[in-house]
Amino acid sequence: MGIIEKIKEIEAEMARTQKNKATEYHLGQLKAKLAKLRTQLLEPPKGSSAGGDGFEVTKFGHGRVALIGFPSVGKSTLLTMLTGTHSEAASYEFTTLTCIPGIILYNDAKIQLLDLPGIIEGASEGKGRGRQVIAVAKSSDLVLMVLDASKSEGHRQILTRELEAVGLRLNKRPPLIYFKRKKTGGIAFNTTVPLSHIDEKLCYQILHEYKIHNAEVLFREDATVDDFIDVIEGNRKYIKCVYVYNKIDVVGIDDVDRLSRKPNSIVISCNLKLNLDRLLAKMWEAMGLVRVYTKPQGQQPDFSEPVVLSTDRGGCCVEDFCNHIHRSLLKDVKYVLVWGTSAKHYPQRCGVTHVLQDEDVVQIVKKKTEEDGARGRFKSHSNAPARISDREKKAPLKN
Ligand SMILES: Nc1nc2c(ncn2[C@@H]2O[C@H](COP(=O)(O)OP(=O)(O)OP(=O)(O)O)[C@@H](O)[C@H]2O)c(=O)[nH]1
Ligand SMILES: [Mg+2]
Repeated sequence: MGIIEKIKEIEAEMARTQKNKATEYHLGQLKAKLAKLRTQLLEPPKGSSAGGDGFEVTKFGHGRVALIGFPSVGKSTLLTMLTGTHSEAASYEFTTLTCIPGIILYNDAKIQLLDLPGIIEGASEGKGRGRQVIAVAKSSDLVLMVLDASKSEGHRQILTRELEAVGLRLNKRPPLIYFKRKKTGGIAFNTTVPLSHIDEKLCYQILHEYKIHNAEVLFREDATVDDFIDVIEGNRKYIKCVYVYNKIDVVGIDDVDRLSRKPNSIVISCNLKLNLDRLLAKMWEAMGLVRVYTKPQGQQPDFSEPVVLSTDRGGCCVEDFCNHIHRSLLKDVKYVLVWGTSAKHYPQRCGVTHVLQDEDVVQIVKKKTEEDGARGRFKSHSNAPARISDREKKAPLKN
């Protein structure tokens, strides 16, 4: 029996099992089995080389956004609207057959937008080109789930289910469960909060299913069985998702109003160019990008090219900023001067752990090397201006 049949069988068994206290353990075990099979499904078949069918697109810019949706919802039209890159759009389904990249220039940052073929129910099991499409979605920083406002609400759930089946978690954070495999010592189970969805016995059973007999487990929140399986599998990807309802020109105002109030959602129309600017703003917000401008000592800040940092990918403190400019820079930094919303006063003298905010201006003050020290002494004999920080305070800064 193939993996897909086995998955179908377990799903059917789960569907016909009643949910109650008595079946809790059995269901937990089935869930673990299902997760294991789905992971197997994702592994490339033995002997085949990875990728290589034209779907791989090199990462470019400060972030990557994937357009995921059913066929003919307007993904290609949206790509053409936002990036100017032409992607064939037509009224028949499956117009787009590969991955087409475009670049959005927004807030001085470059964002890579990927147009992908439409996916259908069963994509996670390999229907259509689903598996490849989902693999691209996994490699992106944000998923734009494009939906047709005039079609059924169920589409959103189907797509979410397909993405979840391959280990994508949309708009969620990793569960607060500490899990570590050990060589010996049995299973050490602990919890800091009362658990209402899972107990020690069920936990042991799931670990048994994975043939794990030595491990440390610590629950730091009231997590579910699924959360626990996610932690054991360890290959889940937590991605932000914005639900984009396109074609609002063909639905009534009541529907538009209802859809626009859903969480993480936005309503647009590509044909009438409605709300596209709000969509860009929402994407920016969801990606958590932060622009930081550099200011050379004694000069105006360079507003032409910001350093773009991501709050998701590793954070955006001064340390990240320095590493972004050059890896070896950090060890020479004495402190930095910060202007902007993250500073309490202008300029604020900060250390490397200071967290920067969008549109901050940063000037790096380096430690003095011996050579500089000698030059400094020489300068002080020749009426050099006072300390750097004094001069900086006077430096005019126009935004
Ligand atoms: N009424 C209306 N039609 C739209 C809108 N945006 C796109 N369309 C139409 O929807 C059809 C499908 O658009 P595409 O951009 O090809 O859709 P797609 O999602 O890329 O489709 P596939 O590549 O087949 O997956 C085209 O006929 C578009 O003209 C919109 O805002 N309003
Ligand atoms: Mg298309």
